[in-house]
Amino acid sequence: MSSARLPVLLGVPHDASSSFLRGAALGPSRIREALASPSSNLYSESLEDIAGLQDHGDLPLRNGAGDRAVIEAAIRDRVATGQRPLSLGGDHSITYPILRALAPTHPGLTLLDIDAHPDLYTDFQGDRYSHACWLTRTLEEGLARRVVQVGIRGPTPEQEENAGHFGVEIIDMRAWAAGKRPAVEGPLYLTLDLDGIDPGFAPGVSHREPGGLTVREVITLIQTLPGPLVGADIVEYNPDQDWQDLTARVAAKLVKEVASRMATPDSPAC
Ligand SMILES: [Mn+2]
Repeated sequence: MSSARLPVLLGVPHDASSSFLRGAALGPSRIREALASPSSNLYSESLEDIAGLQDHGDLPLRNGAGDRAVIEAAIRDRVATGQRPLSLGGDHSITYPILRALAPTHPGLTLLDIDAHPDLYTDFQGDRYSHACWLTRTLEEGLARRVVQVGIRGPTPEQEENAGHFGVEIIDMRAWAAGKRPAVEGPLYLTLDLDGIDPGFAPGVSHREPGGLTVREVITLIQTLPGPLVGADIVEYNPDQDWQDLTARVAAKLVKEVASRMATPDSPAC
């Protein structure tokens, strides 16, 4: 299969917008190590060869507020040349500048957010650009036409109110357990916060919230997404919180499956 259709991999080592624990800035390098480990191979389950994935390395970030402009410019550069970014966080705040760069080229975008948390605070601990606020900023600027969240199990009244205000569709874990699944159409952007997965499978995150998705459920969701996927990110991997690189392996597996899905433009692979 052609590697030209694969996304480009971009490390975004920023965790200055984390509200509880630092460590996610170490995520990109540790996910790359897991991807390169001889414990597995570089084929997705549908036999896409991920060895052709172009790795653009880590962005030169200073882990401060100025990083947002660097992230936005880097994504804009890649979009301008027809590349589709698969970004590795970093904390979840990075998704907002990524979407600022993508939205002008992809108006009418649907955002699928796999996450334990709504990230719909207006302001968190005095930081409007916190990883708990990125989706509010995204919606205020109209960067996505539709937002669907999956895996939610940490709501608060303020965030529920903002979800209602912005029309965010939330498939929380109770609805997921009852069989509800997202019905989305492309063009799609997928943001995958690893804490959407149950901490029993993925303990290496800063905010472990029990009662989440299985790795298999997330893989199936990725494999059955309608195309096209114009970009994706995998965020919130915190190596300091991991156990025996379990979560790095989960993240590497998801890199392969997301890249494979991005390489298949139209109908799902299964
Ligand atoms: Mn989260």
